[in-house]
Amino acid sequence: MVPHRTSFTRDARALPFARGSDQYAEMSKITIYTTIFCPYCVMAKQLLKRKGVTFEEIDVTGKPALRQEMAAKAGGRSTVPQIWIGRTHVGGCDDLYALDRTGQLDRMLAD
Ligand SMILES: N[C@@H](CCC(=O)N[C@@H](CS)C(=O)NCC(=O)O)C(=O)O
Repeated sequence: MVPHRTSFTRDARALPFARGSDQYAEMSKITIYTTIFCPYCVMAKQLLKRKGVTFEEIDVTGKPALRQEMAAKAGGRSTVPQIWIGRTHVGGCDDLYALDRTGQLDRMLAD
């Protein structure tokens, strides 16, 4: 196991629209770049966990090259967290919660 990557188990019971895990992973893989001491990262992960989805966490603490890679993919945004749902760059924690408030997050996770 690569030490800076953490994944959580999806709880299929939490989601009425849960699909077969392989199909879900293919279509809506969720990636979140984090650092250890980051309240916004904690909040973003809490929301994803409440949604019952699996995500890949990439901890960039003390890894400037990895963080640069993240920022390049995120159009220059270098704060953590940075979150992707499938190929869609969601942005940071505030962006994730904003999507949730409009109901769009649930739609994206269901796709
Ligand atoms: N509005 C952003 C705030 C993110 C933020 O400020 N993250 C802090 C860590 S909690 C950060 O990356 N600070 C700059 C740094 O650590 O270099 C969001 O919602 O994601």
